[in-house]
Amino acid sequence: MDKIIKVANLFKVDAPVVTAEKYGCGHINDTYKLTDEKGKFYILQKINHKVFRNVKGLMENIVGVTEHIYKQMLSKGMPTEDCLRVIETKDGASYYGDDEVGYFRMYNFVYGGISIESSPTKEQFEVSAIGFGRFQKMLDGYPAETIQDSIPNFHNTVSRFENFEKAVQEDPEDRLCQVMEEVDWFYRRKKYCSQILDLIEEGEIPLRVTHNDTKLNNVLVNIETMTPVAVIDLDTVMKGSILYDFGDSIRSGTNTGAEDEKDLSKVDFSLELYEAYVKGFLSEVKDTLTPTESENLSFGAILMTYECGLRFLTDYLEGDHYFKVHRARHNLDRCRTQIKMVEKMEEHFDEMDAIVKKYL
Ligand code: ADP
Ligand code: GN1
Ligand code: MG
Repeated sequence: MDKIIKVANLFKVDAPVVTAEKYGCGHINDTYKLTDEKGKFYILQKINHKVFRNVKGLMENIVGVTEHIYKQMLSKGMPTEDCLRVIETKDGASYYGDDEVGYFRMYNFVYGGISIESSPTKEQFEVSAIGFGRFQKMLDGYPAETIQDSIPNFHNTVSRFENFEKAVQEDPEDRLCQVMEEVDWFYRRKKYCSQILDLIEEGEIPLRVTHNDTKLNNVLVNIETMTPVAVIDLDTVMKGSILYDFGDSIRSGTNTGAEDEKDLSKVDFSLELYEAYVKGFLSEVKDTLTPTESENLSFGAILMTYECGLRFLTDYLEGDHYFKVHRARHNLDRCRTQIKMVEKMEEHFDEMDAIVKKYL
């Protein structure tokens, strides 16, 4: 941790940083919670440079978006002490580093809320939906042309499927024989991949500035006052469909088990939690949705779950280079929970649609 503390002290901290510990459960970046001499906390992240190739562009997006949100909160007289903001280096840069040492950025520590990792209560999930819905609304009017693609084709499920097919054909780790059933399962549903992309291309669904990684632990919630505090993990803020943001929250939050649960009897899609999210999210954004967006919300949940399962399986076949893994077959376990979730959503599709209609 000495190296981390050294890096931390290159940033504009109030007092020298004295301790650092690994923090959070993200799959992508290395996150550290720091404490300075006066007991104040900060977050330092080593940005995963294999995943985010253009750190400069990525940080321009993040500074732009966090400052936009901060100014809106200020102008509305809302409390700003828990706004997520980038802390500059002592040289006035938004990040420190290069290809050799790695790339680091610092945020203020958001004290007022916590990440819920899985299985929220209905009330907690509704609050998370309000948080993501407000975030979406605050980005309405953000100059989309200034946003750079931090990961090109991030939610292009057709291109995700092509990557999957390549991994199946090349089978570099000789793992295909273990996952034939899963591979077939994804092939049988290949038609899902283009459904939303086609609507975007036909101009039926607008591109907005969206978060694109709205999993439950990426919104900090105050579980005492039951209020959303801050949306975090802004690496993937790009132009996208609001259906991706809605869908990914449903994927992660309506699961009665953990994303990597091995015992699939614990994994189920909760229609009650679905309703809680729809209620919270639509209370914020329903006036901005187009009819085609509203009609496709439930499908967006299926698509994001399918896509995430496909990505876990692709990474498993490729040798686990993308998502952090903590045990053998971790990505395969994650893939299997997503498969079960998609099957359950397919079973309940009509009820999901009825719930959306109820809150529109
Ligand atoms: P990853 O891209 O790896 O998911 P995140 O930015 O989501 O990284 O950070 C990982 C975890 O660290 C989050 O889920 C959250 O629990 C915690 N975290 C990140 N930023 C902050 C912050 N500014 N204040 C408090 N907790 C944070
Ligand atoms: C990653 O960064 P994190 O852990 O919030 C991934 C998401 C996946 C998610 C699955 C940049 O999210 O796309 O849906 O894992 N983020 C990136 O848990 O690939
Ligand atoms: Mg995260």
